[in-house]
Amino acid sequence: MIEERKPFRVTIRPGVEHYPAYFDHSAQQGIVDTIRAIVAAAPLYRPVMPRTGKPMRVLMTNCGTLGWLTDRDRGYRYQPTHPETGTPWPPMPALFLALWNEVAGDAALPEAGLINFYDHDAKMGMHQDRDEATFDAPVVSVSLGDDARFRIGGTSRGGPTQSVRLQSGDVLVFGGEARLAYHGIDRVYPGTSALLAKGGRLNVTLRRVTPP
Ligand code: MD3
Ligand code: FE
Repeated sequence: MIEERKPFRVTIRPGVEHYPAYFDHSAQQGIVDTIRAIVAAAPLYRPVMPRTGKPMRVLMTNCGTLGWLTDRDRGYRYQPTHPETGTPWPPMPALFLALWNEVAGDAALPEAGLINFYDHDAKMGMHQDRDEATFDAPVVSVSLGDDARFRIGGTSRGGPTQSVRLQSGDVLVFGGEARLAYHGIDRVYPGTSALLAKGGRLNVTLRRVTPP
């Protein structure tokens, strides 16, 4: 019998669970070291919007067997290799799989670990995560570094929204009826965390992409 951790969590709404300070400072430093190793093998790159080629404000890379990316000609998709180096994404670190096992119930293991880097004035517009071939598993996200204002709405664009301030070490889980909710990052609050020496915010998003 494996002892389950029962970390504190707040239900923001059905399907949205917020675990404030899930990771303590030393665990956060360990995750940042892990991300640095991933970035050394799979450099952060600047994605561009489909068709228009407009650059996004957030830099991205991935770990896992599939990575999410976007470019002008082929748009939003998952692929097993880095768009610039052509090499496979680094493997999903054990610590992300352990997190998934703690908060994602019995869902099939995540294939994609998307890493987003926000500088002090980066944001991410409201969107749905719907490029996956299955929505059965939840999405699990970890926030590191500067605080951010996260906004979540319903499953159609333009309805009422709710804002949540995310802090370093927080974990969010989106499943069930919230899996296809619109969401985005309105802003980063510079200077609110000393975790990243040069400031900014890292977010890791774990996703199941294909049916098990
Ligand atoms: C709600 N990232 O990469 S994570 C993304 O902080 C993305 O970098 C944001 O949205 C970030 O797609 C937010 C929180 C999140 C992730 C997936 C969701 C919220 C979600 C899927 C469904 C509903
Ligand atoms: Fe998203």
